[in-house]
Amino acid sequence: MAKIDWYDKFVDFKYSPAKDDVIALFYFEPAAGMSKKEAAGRIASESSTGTWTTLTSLPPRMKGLEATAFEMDGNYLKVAYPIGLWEKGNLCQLLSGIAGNIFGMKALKNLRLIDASIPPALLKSFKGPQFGMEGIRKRMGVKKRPLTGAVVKPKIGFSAAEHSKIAFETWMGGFDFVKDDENLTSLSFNRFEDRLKRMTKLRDKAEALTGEKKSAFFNITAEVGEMMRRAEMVADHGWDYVMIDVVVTGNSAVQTMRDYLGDLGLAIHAHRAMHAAFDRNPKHGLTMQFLAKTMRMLGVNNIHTGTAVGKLVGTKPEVQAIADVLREKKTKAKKGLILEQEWGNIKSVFPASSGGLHPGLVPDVMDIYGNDMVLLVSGGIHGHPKGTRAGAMAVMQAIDAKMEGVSLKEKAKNNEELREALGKWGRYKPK
Ligand code: CAP
Ligand code: MG
Repeated sequence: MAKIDWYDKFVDFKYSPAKDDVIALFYFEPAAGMSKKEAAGRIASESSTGTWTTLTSLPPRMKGLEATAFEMDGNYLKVAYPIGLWEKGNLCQLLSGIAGNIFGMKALKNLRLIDASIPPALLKSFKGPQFGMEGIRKRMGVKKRPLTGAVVKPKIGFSAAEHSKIAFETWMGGFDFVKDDENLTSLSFNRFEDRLKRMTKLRDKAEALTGEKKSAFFNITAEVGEMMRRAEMVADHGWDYVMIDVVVTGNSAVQTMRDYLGDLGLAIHAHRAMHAAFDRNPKHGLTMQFLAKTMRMLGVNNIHTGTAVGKLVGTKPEVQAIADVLREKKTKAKKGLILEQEWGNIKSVFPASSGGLHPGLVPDVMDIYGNDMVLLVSGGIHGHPKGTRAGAMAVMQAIDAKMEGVSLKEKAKNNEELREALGKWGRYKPK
């Protein structure tokens, strides 16, 4: 009887990857009745040149394009993909291969793409961020401390006038950025243009009063043509940043917008709303580390990365691995978490730590990230007993304390705002 399938051709534990192979690291669990080796062959096959059955005619070129499952360690698998499989500068095509059909195969009970190392020959076809962390620091005039920002809360429901007043209070409390929330775009009660105009006036006032640079992440998330229109408005009003919900808009939109915004001199704050639909299950989907990597390749300037101590899921080692992917010139491998990645000329990205933070948690977050981050504290400033401005001041005092190596308790002795914040929240970790 003729052989039906050919998955075994895609496994070779003696294979040593070529310098310009893409290497993907997977966690996998075969379905009942399937050996690990058979399952591994199916992963490599379906994500490269193979299909479910042997074929009758194969040109000689095919051999050179086949992926190889070459290393198996328990339920962890490495697959090498020849560079010829990939179109330069096309992230969507890369994902349709290494993160495509394979997630739905009956042969697998679970499959998780943990990371993929991208060889220089492919990496250099992506632009990366227009400004690295250094460039953003320069634009903001902030040398060492974490950059600070707050979302106006509640996240949606304020009029443009109410929203802008809260923004002003946030800046006056010492924060660098005010951020629209992920679901605030242009609503009947708060139109984008109205918000932009009012915020512009109050930004100018806050800058004049404080002598500091103030900025905002305007959420332009919409259909691409509309995002372009909104981005132009933002640039016309003299701003330097926009925000995009990068998972819901999609890679192609982000890539197009990176170019468009680059021409306007606008940086991108990437909100990751919906990421947990595919990165939360530890056995299936793809990881936040890998999402962060793709966003650095496409060229966002900040991206949400979690807190480990706040209200949303994400462990400390994961958060640190994501930060390594975004910030390092050469990301070192961490077993089961990330692969080594040489970043070449691709600039760095700020991790944005957000979700359930307040002044009492600032030292914990700074222990995890150090100073190179965008620290977003929202409910944790607007819920301060004395209001938004005092809340922002309390966060700035907590940052100073950490940088001076002083405890919050000590710092609070001479800083009323911090004292009151600690009185309300202490070191509370929200759920
Ligand atoms: C935070 C936030 C952010 C989340 C996103 C919110 O508000 O505005 O969207 O942090 O999650 O709506 O929850 P608070 P992540 O500071 O008031 O919690 O950063 O993990 O992507
Ligand atoms: Mg939000």
